[in-house]
Amino acid sequence: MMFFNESKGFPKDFLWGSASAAYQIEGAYLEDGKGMSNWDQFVRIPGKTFQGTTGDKAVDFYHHYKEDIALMAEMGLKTYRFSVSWPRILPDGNGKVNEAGLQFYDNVINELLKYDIEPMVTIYHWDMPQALEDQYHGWESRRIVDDFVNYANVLFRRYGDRVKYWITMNEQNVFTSMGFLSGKHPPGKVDDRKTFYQANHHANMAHAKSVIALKKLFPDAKVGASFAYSPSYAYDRKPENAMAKADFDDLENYFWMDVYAYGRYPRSAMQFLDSRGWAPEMKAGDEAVLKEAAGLIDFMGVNYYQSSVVEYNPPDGVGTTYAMNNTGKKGTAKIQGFPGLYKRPQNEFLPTTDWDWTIDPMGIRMCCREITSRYDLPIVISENGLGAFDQLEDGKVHDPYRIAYLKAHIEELKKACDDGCRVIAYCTWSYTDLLSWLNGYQKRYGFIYVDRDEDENSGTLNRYKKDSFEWYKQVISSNGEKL
Ligand code: BGP
Repeated sequence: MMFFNESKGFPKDFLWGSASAAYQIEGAYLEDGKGMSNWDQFVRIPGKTFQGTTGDKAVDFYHHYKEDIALMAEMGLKTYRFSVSWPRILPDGNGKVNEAGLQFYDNVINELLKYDIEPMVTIYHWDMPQALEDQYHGWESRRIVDDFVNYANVLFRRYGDRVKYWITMNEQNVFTSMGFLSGKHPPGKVDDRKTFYQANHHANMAHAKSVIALKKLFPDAKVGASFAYSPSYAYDRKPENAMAKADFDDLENYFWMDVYAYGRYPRSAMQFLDSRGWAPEMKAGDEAVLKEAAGLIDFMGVNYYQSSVVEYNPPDGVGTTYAMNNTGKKGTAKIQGFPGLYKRPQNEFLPTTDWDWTIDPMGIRMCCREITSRYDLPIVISENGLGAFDQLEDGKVHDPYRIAYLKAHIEELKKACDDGCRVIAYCTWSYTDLLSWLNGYQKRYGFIYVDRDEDENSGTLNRYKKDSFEWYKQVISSNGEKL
């Protein structure tokens, strides 16, 4: 393991931040002309979310943004990553622009800038206008590419004078695989690989064309996509497990990152998909567009939560419709895999969270190292954090477990900087507590506790600083030296 007798520490202008997504915080789901999103609809299907939770009210950021941003300023946050709700801007997906929606994000951006907090805007964090699902099945149709670029252009024109950092897609690998393989996200399809790769190709084109559009308008803007990166370790030294790791990397990691960084799919992955009849249909000129965008991106966005162990999975082995742990009862998740290729057993060397997510701080350094050697791109850690049960007592929340988790990851990130990785930002997930898509409100991530639970009418929505708030404040003021 490379080690350095002296650490250079984090770069001087490092962006210490925190992240969120519109659907998980805003609420006000029908206010001021907002249209329905695919998630507004999906959560209403019985059994889809933990105890039927919705983002109807969420933590009501829509009405609390000033209070929340004031708390960010008190903490000294350098950047806040948030997403825009597409159906708030274009209620029908592709029709009339909703001025009230645009105004809301104007207010948020201006409030952030008032305190010198750099806004980092995610264009798409999963809430698609339901109207587009109704018109042409959303990502399944190529028509979404133009509609997405039109939406992105509305944002660029309106906010590009003040927003420098843009993230096109949040975890494209997650919303497509959960939407078309495991059925756990909208549109809830199961094991539909052909559609999965096609929808994903449309998302790649939407990403690429909006990157190009942004740079035309604002050449100095900084843009990338946020990838849910799970670096992989082969189960053992058996060659078939090493090959399973290679398959996993090509099909689960490079399949996205290579497109963002090189503008092409990994060759072996495409050969394999072709042989099964699953390869996406590409139009003449698509590759040129992907390549042009790849030449324009400024960073690789990484959402890091856990690493993966990869083991060979026989053809009759486990598939994608596995049991997730959405209750917080440790040990209830079942392993998942791609029959004939690989599966992902638990790593017995590492602890797990109550939701069975592996805790592997060194994995964040691994992500940075791999990206640096393969793509040599700057890195934005756009999410990293611990989902846990928190207890509010006498207005206080003691969360030493969250501090320990973040500290361990930041220590490893610092080593990645010493290794020469060009890390420019680190955003924790999340700032305030918020709705977890499938796990309700009991799986908490914030520095700020929000008083509400699964019951839509519960709680005061009052905000309380957790112990981790003061801790992260000192991390920021010491630029990562006081951990
Ligand atoms: C990422 C998403 C976030 C957030 C986070 C935590 O995949 O980008 O939106 O939800 O994971 O996940 P969870 O809420 O399932 O614990």
